[in-house]
Amino acid sequence: MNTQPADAYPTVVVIGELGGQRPPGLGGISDRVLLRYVDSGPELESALPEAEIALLWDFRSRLLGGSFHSAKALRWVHVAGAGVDALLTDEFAASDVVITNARGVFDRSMAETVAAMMLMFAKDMLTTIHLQTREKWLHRETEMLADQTAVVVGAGGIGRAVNKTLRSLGVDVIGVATVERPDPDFGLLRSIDQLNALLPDADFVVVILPLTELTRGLFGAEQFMLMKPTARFINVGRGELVDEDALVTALRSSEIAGAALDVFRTEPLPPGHPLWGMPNVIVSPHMSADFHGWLEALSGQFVDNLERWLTGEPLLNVVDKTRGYVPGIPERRNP
Ligand code: OXD
Repeated sequence: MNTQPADAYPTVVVIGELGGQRPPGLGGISDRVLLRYVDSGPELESALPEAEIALLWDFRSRLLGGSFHSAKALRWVHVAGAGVDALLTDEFAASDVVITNARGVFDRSMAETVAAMMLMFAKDMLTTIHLQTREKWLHRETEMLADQTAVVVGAGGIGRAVNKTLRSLGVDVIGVATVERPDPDFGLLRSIDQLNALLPDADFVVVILPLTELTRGLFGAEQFMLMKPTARFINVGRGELVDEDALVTALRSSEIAGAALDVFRTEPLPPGHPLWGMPNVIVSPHMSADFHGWLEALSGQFVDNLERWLTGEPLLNVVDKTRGYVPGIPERRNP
């Protein structure tokens, strides 16, 4: 039982909902922190001056970035997501507010989603499902995924899990990171400067990058033109990494053979958007990471870090605010 007066507890402002829910299981910390749940700008503005900690539960919410001037007592923000782009403002970067993220929670789930998308294409499942809706039995031959080449752009925990899963399916993986270097998982990681030179070799291009000023718009007309006409483009990072108009043009003109997209510049993807109607495109509603139990896993990860904060231990998953991600090779959490 905590005997501190309640007004001495740190205030944690919890921003937004995920999957239509508040973070589950925070009851266990309510005797050590004051929890303030907010969903709107005015609610945040009223709670923020007292808040030492913010949990950006809705990792897409721009509310905190927009209210930074009121964050007089703020010292730590935990983002319940992998991408922290909602907080990559100059004010945050210049401040000493620490940002942590959900590194590790999504690795395996996203790797499974990427593998599923690639198998859908290789095994021509889109056609099979389409024919089934018309009660049509049509025998076909399909591709083997084994021995195809995937260029995996992004070598954090998720990229590493993708690499491992694809290798187990016999795929040749070329990993791309900021700088070229030998790597225990990828063998040799190639640098982002070499991307254009690598694209012509790719049967699949898999994008798992954080959104920063360096990565915004990385894939445009030039990159699609460099890819094989048989190549498929997979994006599970952020929609803004891609020039969507250029992608639609590349798909329409058969410069590339298909795309599987979990993220879009505007979400939900607006009705009537050309990507909805393309037979060679998989439109997935930003759910590549979201396994049964993800909310509990995200909430539990925050509580573990909060325990560290309260006992003065160093926080885990501290984001480099200029780079937009947690640097270093993640611990090997996956068997
Ligand atoms: C994230 C996501 O966690 O897009 O960043 O799901």
